[in-house]
Amino acid sequence: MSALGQSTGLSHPGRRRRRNEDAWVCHPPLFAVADGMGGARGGEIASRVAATALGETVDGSGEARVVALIQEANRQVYERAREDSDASGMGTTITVALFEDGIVSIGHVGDSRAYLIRDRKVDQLTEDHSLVAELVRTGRLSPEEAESHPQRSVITRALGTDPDVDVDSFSVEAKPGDLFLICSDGLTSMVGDEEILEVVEPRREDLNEAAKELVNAANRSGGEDNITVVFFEVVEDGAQAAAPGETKPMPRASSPRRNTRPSPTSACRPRGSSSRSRSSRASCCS
Ligand SMILES: [Mn+2]
Repeated sequence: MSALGQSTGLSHPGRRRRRNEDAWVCHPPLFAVADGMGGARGGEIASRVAATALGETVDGSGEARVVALIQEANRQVYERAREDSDASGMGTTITVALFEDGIVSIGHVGDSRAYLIRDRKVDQLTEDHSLVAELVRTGRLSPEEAESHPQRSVITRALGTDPDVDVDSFSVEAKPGDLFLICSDGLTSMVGDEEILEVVEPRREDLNEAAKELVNAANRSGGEDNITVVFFEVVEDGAQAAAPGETKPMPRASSPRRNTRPSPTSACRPRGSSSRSRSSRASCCS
């Protein structure tokens, strides 16, 4: 039987964005990353509302519970977008993992990814709901072309844009030694899968250090977007007590930090909203 070991989360605004619109949850046995988008403060609001909604009580277990939590998060972001003019048109990605009885249940919407690092190999578990991922899946774009595609951050599904959302979900049987990584595209657009493995493997004993080094690697490659990583590892039952968790929507990127970051710009990349409303709404910035 397996149990949870260490877990941690870390987020950084990157080198180009003034704000951090990502949010994360590291509250064992529940883990998540959300990457918000929308004008004004919409992106920050959307990702935080979604992360906070994951604390709601819902019925069910495993995958059903993960999907119910994501549906609840969607409903809350959607309602907030309707009520708050600052937040209209906002949306967010979400990727959620729940560890229960040796099974990791994962649900996601958008392009924040879950990876499994097992036996010194890294495996991307989620399929991005993004324009370029769809073009790759249908053979119209090569994976190499996708990496540098100008529209690589356009997503085709998001929370908060419709009253209902399609959630992809699946379960993985966890083995002692497994390391799960959930991250926003600010990591994966800057750092390739093999580099993730190279950074993480030598730091398996200290996941805080591994998280810090992944963020550093993304910033060294340009840090064009907010970077968020959440780790949790699976150990032999009885080997280690689960680390104390925390639920932490990102602290506000307050103005005094301007002095400490190189040339912040308010770079703004357009992102699509969900497929059902793509034509009617232009969202921006995640
Ligand atoms: Mn992003």
